[in-house]
Amino acid sequence: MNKPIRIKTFRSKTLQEAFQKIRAEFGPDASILETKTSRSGLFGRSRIEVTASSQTNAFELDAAESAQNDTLAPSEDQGRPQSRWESEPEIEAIDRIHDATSVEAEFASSRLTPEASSEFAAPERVLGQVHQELLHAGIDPGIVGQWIDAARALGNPAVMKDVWTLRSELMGWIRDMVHAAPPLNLDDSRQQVLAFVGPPGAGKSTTLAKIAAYLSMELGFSVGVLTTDNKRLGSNFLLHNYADILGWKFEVAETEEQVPNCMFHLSGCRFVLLDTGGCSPDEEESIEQLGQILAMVKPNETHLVLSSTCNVRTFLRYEQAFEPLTPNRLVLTRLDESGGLGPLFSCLQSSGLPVSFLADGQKIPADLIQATELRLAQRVMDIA
Ligand SMILES: Nc1nc2c(ncn2[C@@H]2O[C@H](COP(=O)(O)OP(=O)(O)O)[C@@H](O)[C@H]2O)c(=O)[nH]1
Ligand SMILES: [Mg+2]
Repeated sequence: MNKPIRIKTFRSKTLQEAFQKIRAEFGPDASILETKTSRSGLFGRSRIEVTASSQTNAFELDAAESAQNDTLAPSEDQGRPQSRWESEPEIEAIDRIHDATSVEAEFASSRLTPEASSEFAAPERVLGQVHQELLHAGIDPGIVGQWIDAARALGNPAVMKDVWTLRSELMGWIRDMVHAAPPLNLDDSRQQVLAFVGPPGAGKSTTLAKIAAYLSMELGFSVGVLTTDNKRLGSNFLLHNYADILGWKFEVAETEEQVPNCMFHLSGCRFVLLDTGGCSPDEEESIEQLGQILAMVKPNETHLVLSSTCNVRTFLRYEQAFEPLTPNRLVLTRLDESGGLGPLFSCLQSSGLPVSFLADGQKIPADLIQATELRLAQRVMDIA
C-alpha cells in the first residue's frame, strides 16, 4: 500500500536551513512544492517558507490548491500586485520567481530534490552527476570542468554529500558571477525614459508592450510610447492597438526631425518608452541614426534586447555593434525557445550590461520576468 502523502510548510531564516529541516523530517524522497518569503511587520526580518511534500510528484496534485491558498506577504509589498516582476526582498529567498503556480517550485521538486537512492552518495558520483547536468544545460565544458574541479578541491564533504547540496552550492557561485540590473525606478517623480534597441525580431516592441502594460495596468502610471520604427509596413500595429486599449499616449516619429515634437506631446507621461527599428550589426548607418535619436531623447535606461537563442558569437557581435548606443541594460527574450541561459553563461559573466528582464513567451504582459542574480543563475543551471 502507498504511504499517505504529507504536506507541510517549513519556516526558517535561510533556504539551506529549510532544506535541512525537510530532509530531516521527510527524508530523501521529499519534494518542494512552493517557496515564499514572509515578513513580520514592516521592518521585521524576512523568513523563508518552504512547503514540501513527503513524496515526489505530488506537485501536480496539489499545485492548484497551493496556488489558491497563496497569500500576499504582510509587508511593505501590500497593495502592490504580486508578480514575477517583483524583486526578492532578500536575494537568499527563492521567492516570487514565478507567480502563484510557481513553476520554479515544480522544477525544484524534480531537480533540487535529494537522490532517492541514498542519503550519502559517494562524492565522485555526486560530482559526476552534477557535471553531466551542467553540460546538459549547455554551459561551456571548459567552465563546467573548472567548477567541478573547484568543488572537488574544496574537499568539503558537506558540499558533496548529495546532488541537492552541490547544486545549491554551485547556484550560489553562479549567482555571484552574473549581473542583474536594479528594478525600474518607480519612486522618482520625474519622467523616466526607457529606450529599446536591438536587431530586428529580437522582441523589442513586445518587451516594451509588456513593460508598458505592467506600468499602466498594474501600477497605474501614465505611459507614453514613441516609436521611430517606420521601416516595415504594419510594424506599429501591435503597439498602436495596445495603446488604444490601455490608454497609453502613442506617438510615431516618421523622421528624426519629428522626435522632439513627439517627446513634447508625451511630456506629461511619467514613463516614456521608446520603440526603435531593428538594426543588423553591419548596418552602421542605421545604428548611427539611432544614436542621434537617442541623443535627442536622452533615455534614463537603454535596453539592448537580444534573443537568448543566439549563440556566443552572435551575442558578442550584437553587443559590439550596439556599443556606440551605450546601452546600460540587457533584455534576453525567447527563454521559452532557448530553454535556458547555460550556453550564454560566459557572455553574461563578461558583459558589462546587467540584465534587466527575461522574456519567456509572447503573452503581454505575463511573459516577462524581472531579472535577479538568483533567477539568472537558475536559468543558467536550467533548474528554473
Ligand atoms: N516565443 C517568443 N516569442 C517572442 C518573445 N518575445 C517576442 N516574441 C515574438 O517575436 C516576434 C518579434 O517580436 P517583436 O517584438 O516584433 O520584435 P522587434 O522586431 O524586436 O520589435 C513576435 O512574433 C513576438 O510575438 C519571447 O520571449 N518568446
Ligand atoms: Mg518592433
